[in-house]
Amino acid sequence: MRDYLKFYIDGAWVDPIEAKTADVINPATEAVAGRISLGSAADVDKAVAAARMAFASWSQTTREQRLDLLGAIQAEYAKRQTELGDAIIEEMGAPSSLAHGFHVGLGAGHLQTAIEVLRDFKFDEPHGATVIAREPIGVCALITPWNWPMNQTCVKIFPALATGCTMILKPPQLAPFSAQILAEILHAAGVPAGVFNMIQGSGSVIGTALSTHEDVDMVSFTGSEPVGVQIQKDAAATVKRVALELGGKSPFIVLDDDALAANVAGATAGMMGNSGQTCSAGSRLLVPAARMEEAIAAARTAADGVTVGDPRGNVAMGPVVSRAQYDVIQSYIQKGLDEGAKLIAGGLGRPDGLDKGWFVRPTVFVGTNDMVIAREEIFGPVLVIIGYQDVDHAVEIANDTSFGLAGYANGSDLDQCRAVARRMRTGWISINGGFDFHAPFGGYKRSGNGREWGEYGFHEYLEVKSLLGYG
Ligand code: TAP
Repeated sequence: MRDYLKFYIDGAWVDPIEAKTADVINPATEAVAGRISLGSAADVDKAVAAARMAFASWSQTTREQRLDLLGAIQAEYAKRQTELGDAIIEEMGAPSSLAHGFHVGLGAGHLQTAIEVLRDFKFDEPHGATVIAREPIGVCALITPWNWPMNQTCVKIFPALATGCTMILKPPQLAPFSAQILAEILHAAGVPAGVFNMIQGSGSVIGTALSTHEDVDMVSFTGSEPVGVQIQKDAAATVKRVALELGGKSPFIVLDDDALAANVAGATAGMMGNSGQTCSAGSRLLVPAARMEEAIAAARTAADGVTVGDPRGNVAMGPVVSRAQYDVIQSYIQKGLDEGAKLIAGGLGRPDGLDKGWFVRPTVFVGTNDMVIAREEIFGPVLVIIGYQDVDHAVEIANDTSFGLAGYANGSDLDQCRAVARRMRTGWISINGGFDFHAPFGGYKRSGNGREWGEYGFHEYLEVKSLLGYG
């Protein structure tokens, strides 16, 4: 049992002002894995005051001082990677290899990237007698989701620290453990009091108190579209900057070539990673209609081959995060059946032999782009395969969505992949598995309005000041 009942405010672990708690459920066992305190608006006031006080000095630190701190955090993070991985397994059910591997690795990657960017970042840019200065925006509210807890948290905290901002983190109630350990890491590394603060609790209370707070300068939010819209409205009254990283229904275009079966298999298995709970998941798989049977065979074999079970064991997929998420996914699978999509793998209910825990069957449909299962973000292991006539048609289907977060183009002809990638209306496109911590990540259209990762992630936390006649 993990009892995480204190908040981290002004450099110390403090009791919440009110004594409300909530259980955290392990989604693989349905048992209580721990408790957190649920904060109040009064806790937020305390944390914001601490962050405001600390901003005066932290914003004036030198590049070297910030690099020293990030280096110290790196050393502490390295010591606690196993604990972080274990916490992620318990809080959101990621399988061990993924939790200890990519989940924790993404956090480490963002930290390393922040260090690399900070080393050379141009805070001042001279243009003749004018200097364009980039200054920390101030006190930042960081509101994160449960699906990739270390990724979402680290991609905000480290650029915010590196740019001289102070912050209040509000982790998700469903996955609060790893954030608590991260706060311990920051404390052990010597983050000055008030620079980083963390309050656990519900989005409607803590998130709203942060978004509406007079003395918070910006909100960086990753999560669902409706909550993003609400935050934008809440923040409007105080004209604070809002960075939104929202949902997706990302197209994965498999080109018509010899690698089709391998690419379909890879895309299917990739979609099931993290139980499909990834904003950038390639959840619409676009394949040449003339080769649909071949694609179905490859996708079915790949989906049926995904091992599902106890995330502490050697499986490819654990449960989904909660009962509510399980129910939503089941309702989408039912919807797919109702609207006439052809089920080729998985389906309703839990996988055989798993009667406890929120396990979902790796599910693949063949459908059309107008179906609900192809238009709405399911956030579960449910893939829709859609046939295209030619490359123009593939691009048309890819762009026929309200989202624009990620896209994928896989094929042997790199020029064709490049051409397709240029035409897709999404903020992040991976060709044949390309991956880069320095590449900005964020959405077109209703997938958001900000960019995180790498140098672009720094700009989220910076104001721009023009100094005319400066020198
Ligand atoms: P949400 O329900 O939107 O929750 C995200 C965070 O916002 C949680 O910490 C939540 O608190 C908080 N929150 C809820 N209501 C709030 C309010 N009124 N004001 C301020 N904060 C509030 O999302 P989720 O279910 O955790 O995550 C899944 C969604 O995130 C999906 O749509 C997914 O696509 C998206 N996502 C996007 C990205 C990127 S980078 N674009 C990455 C990952 C996930 P609670 O603790 O109360 O839940």
